[in-house]
Formats: sequence, C-alpha cells, structure tokens
Amino acid sequence: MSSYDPKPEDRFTFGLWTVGNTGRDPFGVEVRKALTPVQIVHLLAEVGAWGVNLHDNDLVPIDATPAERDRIVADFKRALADTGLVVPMATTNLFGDPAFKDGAFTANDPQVRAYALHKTLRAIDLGVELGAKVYVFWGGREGTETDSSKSPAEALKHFREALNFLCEYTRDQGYDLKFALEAKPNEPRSNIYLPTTGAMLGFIETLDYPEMVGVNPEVAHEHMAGLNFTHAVAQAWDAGKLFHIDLNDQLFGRYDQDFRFGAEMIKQAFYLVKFLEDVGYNGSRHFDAHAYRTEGAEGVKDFARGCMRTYLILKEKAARFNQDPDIQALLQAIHADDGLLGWLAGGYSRDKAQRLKGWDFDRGALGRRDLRYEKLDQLTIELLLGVR
Ligand code: GCO
Ligand code: MN
Ligand code: MN
Repeated sequence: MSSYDPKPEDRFTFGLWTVGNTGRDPFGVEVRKALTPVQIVHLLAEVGAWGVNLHDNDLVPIDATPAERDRIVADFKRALADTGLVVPMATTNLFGDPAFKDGAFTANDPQVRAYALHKTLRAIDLGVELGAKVYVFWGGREGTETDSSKSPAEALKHFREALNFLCEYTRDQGYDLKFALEAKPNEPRSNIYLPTTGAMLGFIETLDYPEMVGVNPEVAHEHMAGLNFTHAVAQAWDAGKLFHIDLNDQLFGRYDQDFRFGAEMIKQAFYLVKFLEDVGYNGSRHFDAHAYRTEGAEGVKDFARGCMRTYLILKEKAARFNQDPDIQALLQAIHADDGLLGWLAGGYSRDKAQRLKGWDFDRGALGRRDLRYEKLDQLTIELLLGVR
C-alpha cells in the first residue's frame, strides 16, 4: 500500500451527484449509465472514500410516496452499514424543479418561498436521520437575469428569514447540525446573490443564530470569480466559519467546470492543501466534481481516486515544504525580527501611540531589502515538480 491510499481519517467525501454524474451537459445527453444510490455507495467504498453526501432528491425522487421514501432510505442505510461509509453532509435540491425557476428562498412568489422551506425542513430531517452534522445551502437559483424583477435587498431579507426559520427549527428539534452557506457568482442564474465566500461571511453576521452558520467554500466558484481561493478559505477559517469545503478545479473565466481536484491549477491546489493541513482543519474534504464527459465506469473511478491521491500527494509536498532546509532558511530570514519594536505588541495604549509617532524609521533601508521571494517561489515550484 502506498502512502497515497485514502484512509478514513483523511475524511474524503463525494456527493451522490458527483460520481453519479452521467455527463449530461447543455449540448449533449448522458454518456454514462445512471447509478443507483446503493451502487454509488459501493463504488465509493471500493475507491476508498470515507463518506457520501447527498441532496434530498439524489436519494429520494421528488415525487416519491412515503412508502417509496422509506424503502429507498432503508436500502441506502443498509449499503452504508455494509460498507462503513458515513453521511457527514446533506443538502436540499432547490434548483432542479421548474417551481424554483425564479429562486427558492428568494423567489418573488410567497408560495415558492414557503415550498422551499417545506422541502428543506423535510430534507433536514432526512439528513439528520442519515447522520449528517453539516447542512449545506447552495442557492443555485437565488439570483436574477434581470434586476427589474426583484430588489436585491428584499431578496436578502427573504433569505435571512428562511435561514432564521430553519435555525429555529433545528434548535427546536434538538438536532446537532450546523449550516454551511456555499457561494457561487453565476450559473445557473446570470447573477447569484452573495456571490463570494466573503459576501457570505458578512451576511452570516446578520442572522439570528450566527454561531450555527458557517461557509462551504468551493474552489471552482471563487476561481469563476477570478479570486484566490485559499485567501477566501483563510478568511473563513479565521472567522471560525470553515464548516465544510468543496474541492475541485477550474480555470479562471470559464463555465463551472467541476474538474478533478488539482487537475488545472496545481500551485493553487498546493497552497490550499498546505493551508488546511497547517491549520489542522478536521472537517470533511469533499470533492464536488465529476469525471470528464469522455469517461465511462472505469474513468469515473480514475477520477475519484485521482482527487484523493492528488490531495494526499500535495499533503506530502506541504510536509516537505515545512521541512525543506533551504525553504525554511529563506522563510526565517523573511520573518526575521530584531525585536526593536517589541514594545508595540499587545494592542493600543496612548503611550505607545506617542512613542510610535516619535520613532525614527530608516525608510530607505526598508525599501532596499531584497526579499528573495523569487528564490522561495522557484524552490516551491521545484518541490512541486519533484526535483527536490
Ligand atoms: C454547483 C454546486 C453544487 C453544490 C451542491 C451542494 O456548482 O452545482 O457546487 O454542486 O455544491 O448543490 O450544495
Ligand atoms: Mn460548483
Ligand atoms: Mn459545490
């Protein structure tokens, strides 16, 4: 067994909709046979994943009868028990049905908004029944093509009301469940509200129970917006809000590509893995991606194994970075502190402000410092390219 084989403690998860993706796109029909949820659980166990996540309707069709629902859920639970897979996260499909064409919690029609709540209440029950501890909200249809149709401020009010209602419900039921909001700038709507992780973090503080609500940042979504994903993740971590993460890959400026983790922007993927490992993130590492449309049944397994393997290789590279004597020597020099300004630590005081105003800085020397980031970056690249 190589050290790149996934283990339960790696907390690698996939959605039913990820390895279950049939390759359908706006220009073409399915290229792969649809797998049942039970088959997907077995596939994930075969490739070594720890968990499986789901939207309500990935498991239970939207028009299933109560008896059908119970049978499907029982079969699924048996597959989980047979394989040892867990369900750490659940979510609601609030985008697929035509009822949600103008949004769910932010739709103009109060009946649609109420239906979205009704559907989510039931889906929360289902998620908790399966053991989920994190509940994701991705508002794919929460947005507009034309801003003549609704006020963005009204829409946010509606979204806030819905989340407050659902937080109260979760508390009322005594569920051990946290919410994680997932931002995306566009697709399928032309403009989706709260388009970035940073926007979500600001919004969370306006909720009645902000401590219950965090974020689920996704690589592809911040890349679609041309942003540095690791910086978004770091902000979420700093705020104590990194409840979940969606890993995949994506070039800037493209449609939602959902590629295998690390498939495109390997250096960004490295800094992300290094960040997660350095800070000790211990939530799910969820791959929200799917195989290329060129792939069949074996290709889907190659895809899933590739996501996990690349993560583990990058984790090893991060450990190497942290031990590399040349890299560490450079970092030590970069962060060197002669201690002269040590008295500034520990926050403001009137005396400190006075003393600082009178301090004589050698501005010229500060500007002349050669920072050696070129060398540091080249060493990082060489490490990633496998020659160190
Ligand atoms: C997307 C999203 C979704 C969500 C999923 C769970 O771009 O389609 O990333 O895959 O993550 O709906 O909330
Ligand atoms: Mn996505
Ligand atoms: Mn996602």
